[in-house]
Amino acid sequence: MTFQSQRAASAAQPQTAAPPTVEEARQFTDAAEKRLLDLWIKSGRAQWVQETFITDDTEILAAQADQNVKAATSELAAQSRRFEPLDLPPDVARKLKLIKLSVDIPAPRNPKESAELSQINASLQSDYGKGKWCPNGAQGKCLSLNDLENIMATSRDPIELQRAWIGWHAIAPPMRERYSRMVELANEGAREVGFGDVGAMWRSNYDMPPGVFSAEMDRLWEQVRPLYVSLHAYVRTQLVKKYGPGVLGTDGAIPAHLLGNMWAQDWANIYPLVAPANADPGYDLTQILKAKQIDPIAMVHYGERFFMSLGFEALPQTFWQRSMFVKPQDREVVCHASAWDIDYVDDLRIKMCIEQKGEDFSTIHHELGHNFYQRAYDTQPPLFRNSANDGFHEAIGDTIALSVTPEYLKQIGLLENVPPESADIGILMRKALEKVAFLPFGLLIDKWRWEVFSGKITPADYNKAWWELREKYQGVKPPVARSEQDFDPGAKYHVAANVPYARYFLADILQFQFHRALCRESGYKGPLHRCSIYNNKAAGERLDKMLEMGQSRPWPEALEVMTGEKQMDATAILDYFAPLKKWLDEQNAKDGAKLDW
Ligand code: X8Z
Ligand code: ZN
Repeated sequence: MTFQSQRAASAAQPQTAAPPTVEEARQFTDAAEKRLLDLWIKSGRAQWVQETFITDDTEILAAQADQNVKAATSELAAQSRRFEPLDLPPDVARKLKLIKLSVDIPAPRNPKESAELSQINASLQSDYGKGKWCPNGAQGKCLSLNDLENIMATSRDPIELQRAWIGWHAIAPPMRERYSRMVELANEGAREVGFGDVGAMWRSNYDMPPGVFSAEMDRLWEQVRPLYVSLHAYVRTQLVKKYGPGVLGTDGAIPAHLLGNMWAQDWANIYPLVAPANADPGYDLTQILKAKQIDPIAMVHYGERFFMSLGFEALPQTFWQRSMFVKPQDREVVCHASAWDIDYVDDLRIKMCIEQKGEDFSTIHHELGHNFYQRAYDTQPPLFRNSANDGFHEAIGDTIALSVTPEYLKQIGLLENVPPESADIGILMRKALEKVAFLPFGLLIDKWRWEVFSGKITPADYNKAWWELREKYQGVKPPVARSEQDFDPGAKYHVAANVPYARYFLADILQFQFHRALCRESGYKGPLHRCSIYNNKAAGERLDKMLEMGQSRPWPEALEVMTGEKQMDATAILDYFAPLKKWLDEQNAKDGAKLDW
C-alpha cells in the first residue's frame, strides 16, 4: 500500500455517532493488525538496510518507514478509544491495548513533529553505530567500539583503560540536545494516547498497573542485592591487590574502567584477576574456539544445533544467506547484536560482528533464542507475535546458554576433560561475573530513563543523575571527573537507540527460573549449575509450549505453562549461586572486606 492510499483508507473509517459494537471492535482490530503488519515489514526492511549499511540515504529511508508505522499506530490508538466502554472478549481487549504499546517511542499526531522524532531517532542510532575514537585526530588510525571493547576486556594498564573509556564516551555529547528534544516529542506522543509520559507507557506493558510493576522490580532487586554486595566486595578487594588503593580510592566504589567492560555491566573479562585459588576450571572457551579454528559461522551452527537437539526445526536457508555474521570492512554498520524476523514468519536473521571469543558464543545463543521464539509464535495473530513480556524474549537464548556446561562442551567435542567438582567455585565465579554483576546495571538504566521521561531528571542534570544511580546501585564511579558537558548515558547502545532496558534485568532473573524448571522437566536432580538440557526433548517441548503462546495471554499464564509458577522469582538465581555466595562470604570475612559502599 502506498502512503497515499493508506491515508485514503483511514479517512474512510466509519466515524458514526451510533455506539460501537463488539463486532465492530473485532473488525477494527483485524484490520488494524493487517495494516500494521504491512508497515512493520516495510519498516523492518528499511531498518535492516540502514543498520547494515549506514549512509545519509538509508538513514532517511529508515526514518520515513518508521514514521509511517508511528503515524498509523497513533491514529489507530486514537480511534480505538471509542471501544473502551464496551465489555470486550479478552483477545480483542488485549489487542486494543497492545496497539497502543506496540511502539517504544510514540509519535505526536502532528506530522511535522512526528517526522522530526523519527529523524532524531534514526540519527542517534546512526551516530552510535558510526562512533569511534581517533587517538591521533581524525587523520590518524581510529578505533571502533569492538576495538575499544577488546582493550577494556584485556588491558590491565589503568591509564590505557581510562583512555579507551574516555575515548568511547566522547561519542555521546553531540547526542545530548537531540536526546532531550526526543524526550519532549515522545512524551507528547505518549500523552496523546493516554499515558502520563513515555516511562509510564513502558511500565504499562506488564499486565499489571505500572506502579505495581516498579515495585516488582524493586522486590526482585532486594532479593538479589545481598549476593551482588558480596560479589562487589570480593572483587573490589582483589582489584585493590592488583592496582593498589591509589587507583581504587577509599570510598568503596569501584572505578568503572577496571571491570573488563565499557559499561561495567559484565565483569567476566576480569576473571583471571579474581579467580579463586585451586578452583580453576582449566579451560577457557575463547582459547578453545581459537585452537580448534571455529569460525563465526561455525559458532552459529553450534547454537542452532543446541536448539535442534531440543526438537526445534533447523533455521531456514535464508537465515544463512541474509544474516550479517561479521563486521564488513567496506561500510559503517551497527555492530550491536540483534535478531530479526523481517516478514514475521520465516525470514529470520541475526546481525552481529562475531569474533572468535567465548562472550560472542554466549551472545549467539542469546540472539538465536529470539529467532526460535519468533518462529514458535508465527501463527499467532500479528499483535500477539511477541514474547509474554519483553523480559521473556531476552531470557530464552540465555536460558539455553546456561546449559553450555563443561559436560555439554565435552559431549560436543569441544572439551577433553570435565573439570572436577573442586573447580565448581571457579566456574560459578565466572558465571557470577557475567550474571550477578549485571543485575544492578539492568535495573538502573530505566530507573534513569523513567525519571528523564517523567521530568524528575532534567537535561541540566542528565549526567549527574546517571552517576548517582550508577554509584547507588552498582557501586561504581566514573574513571575521571564528569560534568554536564558529558552525556555518558548516550554511550550505551540502548539509550542512543531507545530500546527499553528493564527487560534485561527481568531476563537475568527469569533465565534461572526457566533453567530450574526445564532441568526439573528433564528429570535432572543435581546442583543447578551442572545441569544441561542438551538433547532433552521433554524440556524442549515444555519450552515450546510457552514460546508458541507468544503474547496472546498475560505473562503470568505463560510463566505458569513453563514453570508451574505465576510470579517472577529470584530464588532460582540464588539457588544457582548458593555455593559461591557461601564462599564469597567466607573470603570477605577473612579479608575484613568492607561490604557496601
Ligand atoms: O543488547 C543485548 C543483546 C541484544 S538484545 C545483545 N544485551 C544487553 C546489552 O548488551 O546491554 C544482552 C545483555 C544485555
Ligand atoms: Zn536480546
